Formats: sequence, C-alpha cells, structure tokens
Amino acid sequence: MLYPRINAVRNVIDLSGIWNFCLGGTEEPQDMVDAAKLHAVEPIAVPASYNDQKEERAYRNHFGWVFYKRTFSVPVCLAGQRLVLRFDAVTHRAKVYLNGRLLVEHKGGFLPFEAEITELVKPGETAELVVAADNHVNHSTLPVGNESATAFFGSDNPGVPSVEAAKLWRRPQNLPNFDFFNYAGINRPVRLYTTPQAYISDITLVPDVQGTDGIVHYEIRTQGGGDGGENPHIAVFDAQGQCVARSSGAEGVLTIPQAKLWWPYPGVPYLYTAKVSFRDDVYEETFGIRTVEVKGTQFLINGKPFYFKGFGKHEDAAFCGRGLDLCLDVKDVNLIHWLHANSFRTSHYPYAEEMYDLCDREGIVIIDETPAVGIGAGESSNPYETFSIRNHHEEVLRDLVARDKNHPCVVMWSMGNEPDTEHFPESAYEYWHSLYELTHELDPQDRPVTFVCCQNNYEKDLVTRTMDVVCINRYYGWYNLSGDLDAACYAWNLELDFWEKTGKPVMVTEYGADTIAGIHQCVPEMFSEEFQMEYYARQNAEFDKRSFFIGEHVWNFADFATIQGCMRADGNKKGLLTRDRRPKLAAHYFRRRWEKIPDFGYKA
Ligand code: GCB
Repeated sequence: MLYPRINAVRNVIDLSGIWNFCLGGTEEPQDMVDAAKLHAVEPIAVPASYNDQKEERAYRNHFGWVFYKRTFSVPVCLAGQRLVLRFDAVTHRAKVYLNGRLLVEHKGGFLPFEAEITELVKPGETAELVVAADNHVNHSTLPVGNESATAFFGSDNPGVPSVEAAKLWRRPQNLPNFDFFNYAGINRPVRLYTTPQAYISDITLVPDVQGTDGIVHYEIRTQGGGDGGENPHIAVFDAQGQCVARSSGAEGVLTIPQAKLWWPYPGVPYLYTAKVSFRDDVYEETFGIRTVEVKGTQFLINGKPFYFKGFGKHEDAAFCGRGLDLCLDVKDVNLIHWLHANSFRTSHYPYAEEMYDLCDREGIVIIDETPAVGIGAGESSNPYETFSIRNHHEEVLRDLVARDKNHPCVVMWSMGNEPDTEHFPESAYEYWHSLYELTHELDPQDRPVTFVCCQNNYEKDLVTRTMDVVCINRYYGWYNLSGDLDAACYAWNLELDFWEKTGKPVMVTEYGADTIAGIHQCVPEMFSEEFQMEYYARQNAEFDKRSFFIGEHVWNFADFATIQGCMRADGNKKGLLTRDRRPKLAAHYFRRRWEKIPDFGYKA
C-alpha cells in the first residue's frame, strides 16, 4: 500500500487534531451508528493513544470499544478526484462509519488500511466520521492476550484459597501476554488523500548490483485505466536530481551505471527516487541500492559482513502513549547516532511508516517485526492447536511486507517474538517454518527471515536453528542466575558452544537488566546503574570471542510503560536511556564500545 504523499496531482488532507470521544463497552457496534446519539463529547488528541490523556482509571485501564467522532468536508476544488480515507493504525480493531454507515473494518493495530469514499461524499458538504476502536487482546489477536488465566506477571499464589476465589471473580479485563502497556486508539494519522481516477496503486522495486551497475527490477500496478493499453512510465533520479535511468511498461529492469550504494551510517545511505507516472497520476518512491544476504555465519550487506549494534525499541512516550510523535522519532534517531549504534528491531510490532523513511535517510538498519508476541508463553495447552491466529498472522505478514518492501533500511523480517517452541516443538516447527517459507515467497527482495526465540531449552527447540539468523533473547544474570555474572557468562558459553555447531549466524536480540536511574553502588548489585554496565561489559566480552556472533541488541533502548505488576516499578526499566531520554551509565559505556566496533568486518 502506497504511503499518502502530496505532489503535483495528489492532495493529502490530514485529519489530525482534537476529535470528540467517549468510552464504550465490550459489545461490538453494529453496521450502523447514530452519531447524534453517540455521547462522544470528550476532547481527545488524534493521533495518540487515549489511555494517558485523562487522569482517570477508566481511560487508563479501559477494556473494549471506544468511539471517536468528527466532521469534515471535501473542498469543492477536489471534485472529480478519487477520494480515499486512510488510517495508518487503529489499535487493535477498527470499525469506521461514514455518515452512520459502516465503511470499513480492520483487525490488527499496527498496519494501515483504507477505503475509497469518492461516491460517498459530495465535495462541499459536511460528512460525519465515527471510528470505533477495540483494545481487546485474546487468543485470536496479535499481540496475544490471555483469555481467562492470570496476567503475564501475575503472582497469584496458587493454592491460597482466597486468592484463587478472587481470581475467578475478576472483572472482564485485558490480560496481555506481553510486557508493554496495551496503548490503544487512533495511534497514527488519519488522512484523506486524492488520486486521479486512473491511478498508480503499487510500486515494487528490487535492487541488485552487477559490477559497478545498479540493477532495479520494477513492477507498477495501476487501476482505473480501462483497456486503453497505456503504459506506466518510470524514471530514476539521483540525489542531485539527474535522471539516471528510465523505462516504460508495467514491469521491467533498469540499469543505473556507476550506481552509488545505500550504506548504513557512517557510510552514505544514498537514496534514489523513482518517479512513476500513469496517465494523469504521478508518484515518487525513494529507494536504495543495496544487497542483503546470509552466507555461512555472516550477515552481508553489499557483500560485506555486518555487525548489528543496537537495541529493541518501543513506540512509547509520556502522554501520547504509542501515538505517532515525529519529534521523538528524530530525537531517537539522533540518540542512535550518538550511541554509535547502527540498527534496531521494531519490537514488538511494525512501527509508523515515518520512522522507516527516517531510517532510510539516516542509514539505520531495521529488523522489521510483526505483532506476533505472546504465542504460548505461560500456557499449558498447545497454542498452535488452540489459538486461532494462523490466518491473521499470514495476513499481517502479507500486509507488512507489502507496506515495507521498498525500504532499504529493512534488512530482515522477524515473524514474531518469543513464542513457545520448547513444549510443543513439532507443532511450533510446523507453524513457524511454514510462515518462514511464506515470508520468503512474499518478499520480492527475498531478505533473510527470522523469529526471536525466548530463554528456553534450546536443545528441545526445533525452529530457531532453521531460521536464516538465530536470534535469541537471553536474561542470564537477570531473570536466570540473578545477579551472578560469573554464572551468567558460564551459561552463555555453554549455549554458544551449542549454537556454534549449527553453522548459523547468531545474534542476541534481547539481554538486559532493570536499572533505576540514580541508584549507584560501589559494589554493583541488581537495579543499580553500575550493575547494568557490568552486566553488559561481562557478557559482551564473551560475545567478542565468537566469530559467528553477529550482533548485540540491548533490551531496551529506553524505559517504557507496562502493565502494573510486582516486577515492574513504574514500567520496564531496562532502558539504556530513561523514558525521557536521559542516558544511564550503560549508555555511556555502549557509546565508547560501539565507537570502536566497525559496522563491517568486526568478526572478519
Ligand atoms: C522479554 C520480552 C520483552 C520484555 C523483556 C523483559 O523477553 O521479549 O518484551 O520486555 O523480556 O524485560 O522482561
């Protein structure tokens, strides 16, 4: 799906602003809503999560549907254009009503959806828009919520009768099986955009390198052009605006002589622009020429072995929750540069499209993850038999690849985070390996595919070893062998001996220690800034000894909000930075370490 861009022939009207809002119940709204009867009168900012916008428990811990309402009119100067309403992300389920009637519905809180409204609104007249959003997570959603068990961090003293009884009494509520606050609502922009009646609906660009030439296989999809037999045109411009290649036809191959490649920063993340035209429509898509490949135990970008230095992140901030905050995105990218990091994983869901554009431009490498988190952890039954997520997971992979396929910053797909692969190893293999094959089929650039494995009995796990890159989350010295860094290093070495035999590249996608900024100790113990630094220094020294170890992603870039629980003091505190982006001691440590580690050839 193309990102809505304003240009000489397309217009974009941003519907961000203060909308009218009310909380609803758990009952799903029908196919018609009477906007006049809807008591949506509270002011709410869009885009942003609703949870922290008002000092009320009812907002923070809401369970079920909420309603957003506003009016808009299409300017008469846009008459004759094709009109599309686009939602970048409504979390987790949306029903959109135009003038009282259901226009479109969508499941999944982190990917865009849209609906054409050309025939439904008259330019110059006022239209009423209602968006109903549901934050329910359960065994059929991604991320996964527990249906009736205890929450992820529950410590419900099994066997104590009064506690057991109180559990049964629990009011309906979300029980997320994941460790980030279930921020919900219209988290990303809502826009009305126009195209001419005959329009470009999709562009696929697949770069390659032959000698000093850049090769781009392209495919252009168009709609509404009838059988006129007209061809779309494509022209590629370099950063100076010089045309370096052009062609006609819905698909073909372009050659860019002496092409400049896209490199992660501090290399030059060189971008070209493909200008596509079809009848009256035009669209510009930026892209980079780079290759990505796994060979033996190396991860190659442009043929050179890359070392991942970075983090798992979250879209998370005070007040706006998971709402798009462009200033925060720019700040984070600058902090990534300040830390001499080169990459991050979009844990645990696809991020807003603006962040990928920024990373293309700033040369930051992304491992792009779906919201498939919580499949099975803590469950006693086989999630692959009892959860109804398979079709939805496929749909999400399809939409994710379709949305992000042209970004040079995306170098690997992560199909999900920390599913159960240990208790039902055969079922897990069937589930994840078929999705792995599907993802390879879906991606026109055929990037490496992985999923992220939790702390488990890796000898039983049959899936992780079959991924293109072995990505492991490990908390030796924190949740396991707590505080004992000698034992943690010993455990790491036992495990790394195991992985070495698989002949795969291995990276750590999470390791970390909760750290309360401001706690200092001469003899470092858990939760202090000195402990966090020592935790990383000791474990990194072990990683440095292994040539097949291709990257370190710290958990987490910054402190973030979670559900309350006895293991969370005002959220998860494993950030290198606080939630308001102040560095802890470990941030300074990594800054020194990563400055010395080259992006390429570190383990060569
Ligand atoms: C994990 C999860 C991540 C949590 C983290 C933690 O393994 O992947 O979502 O936040 O552990 O801090 O417990």
